Amino acid sequence: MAQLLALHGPNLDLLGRREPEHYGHDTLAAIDALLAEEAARAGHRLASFQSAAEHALIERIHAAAREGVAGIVFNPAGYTHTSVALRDALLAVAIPFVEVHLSNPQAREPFRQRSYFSDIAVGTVAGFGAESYRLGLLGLLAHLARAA
Ligand code: CA2
Repeated sequence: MAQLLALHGPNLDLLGRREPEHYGHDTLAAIDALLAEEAARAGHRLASFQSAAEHALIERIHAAAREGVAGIVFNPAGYTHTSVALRDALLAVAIPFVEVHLSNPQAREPFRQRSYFSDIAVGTVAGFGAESYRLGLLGLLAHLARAA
């Protein structure tokens, strides 16, 4: 049994209430429930954390290392395109993670086309709405099973 973490960046707490054309109709609570269910089906446990604060996300990543978290499903949201500090935190703890996005940032504004995470992630899933999270978790589980 592995302990896993779903980590969500700024504004994702608004999911299901604003901009459904980009981010779909699912709420963050529904996505977290789906992920916990999928993890449990595979015999694992998954906790979730969302914050708008870069330092809170970094501290949660540090805590994940202390807790022995085996893998992270991470939507850095706006920090995808800006945060060297979050990238450094993930490199420091060396916990495998999958980068997920509801929308496809490559098909949006040019500033969304750079990610500080893609090159250090196990993989990236983008553009499938809430399904990106589920596919990201399945990819992470396959990676962990191969590495075990
Ligand atoms: O597509 C994604 O998942 C993003 O990570 C979402 C970020 C955006 O900055 C990235 O480029 C791509 C934005 C998250 C904002 O979330 C909202 C949710 C509902 C309503 C408004 C914003």
